[in-house]
Amino acid sequence: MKRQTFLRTGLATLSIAAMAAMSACAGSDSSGSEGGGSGSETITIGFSQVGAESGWRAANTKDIQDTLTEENGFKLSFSDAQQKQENQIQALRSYIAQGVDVLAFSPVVETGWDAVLQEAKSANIPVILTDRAVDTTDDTLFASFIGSDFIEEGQRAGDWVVENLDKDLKVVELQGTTGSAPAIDRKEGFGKAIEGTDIEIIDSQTGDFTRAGGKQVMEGFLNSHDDIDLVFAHNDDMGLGAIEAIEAAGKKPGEDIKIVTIDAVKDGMQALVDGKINYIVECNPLLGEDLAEIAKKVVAGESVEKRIVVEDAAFSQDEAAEVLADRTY
Ligand code: GYE
Repeated sequence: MKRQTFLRTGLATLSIAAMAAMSACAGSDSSGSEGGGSGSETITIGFSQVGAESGWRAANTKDIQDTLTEENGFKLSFSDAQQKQENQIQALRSYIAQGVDVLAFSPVVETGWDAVLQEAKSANIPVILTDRAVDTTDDTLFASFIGSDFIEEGQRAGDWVVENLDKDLKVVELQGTTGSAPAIDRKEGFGKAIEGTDIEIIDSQTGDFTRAGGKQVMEGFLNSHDDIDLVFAHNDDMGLGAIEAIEAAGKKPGEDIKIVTIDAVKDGMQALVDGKINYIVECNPLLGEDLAEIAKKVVAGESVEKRIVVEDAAFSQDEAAEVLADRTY
């Protein structure tokens, strides 16, 4: 099924706003203490995180925990799903049973959420998606989706390859978690960019967004192909794993085999500066502030944007050298 474009409709906004206002009243009993600054009630929020698979995820978790504090008016319940959808569904159900004011989560995969989202809606608890999208035909099941445009990220990576490297390349692709929005979309964006060129993806497998996965899959690619020119890794961690595999095979990453990745976390940026990665498209993990703002609005019954697109940069080796020292994650 094709993912639908999330356009805000007056009706959807209204019903979510009404639902949130009701839930704020219902939830205030369980929250108890006064929120900071505004003098409003503390907002209880249940957040189900994907896992701890990458440097990006660690930065995202830290930012959410540092932002949704008691001082900022929140009581955050946080859980780590260890990259398993069933764990996320279980966490969401337990937050619904607790009667939190707001549910937020970064869905590990795109499909299979309708039932639990329907349960949240029936309990009048608004849902905010962060980072990754869900594939649903009913966009009244969530209030807002905050995150990057992953198709564009993949396309920018591919555009750089087309514009800066040889015209005729054999590429291996390290895909993110199968069925996840960033894996589906980054693949699509990169594919669009190289369409009609002599750049060819000769192999493509998932490394599950982890360093160990990237290393293992790259070892397999190196065993079965002796003509790899470029690695396109859906995140820095898998690219860093590929570097280890390439070096162990006696080749020079960034020279004998070029590498392009997505995320721009500190370890990735360091490898870019060291010449082992050739280009990185950023994916901004700092979503806490937008999440806090949207959560406050839905609880206050205000209308919110259905889709908030986070802006990303991109770095060549020289550009990375200029910003590396100031990189906080
Ligand atoms: O790129 C990767 C992480 O969903 C954007 O998930 C996120 C991706 C990120 O594991 O490093």
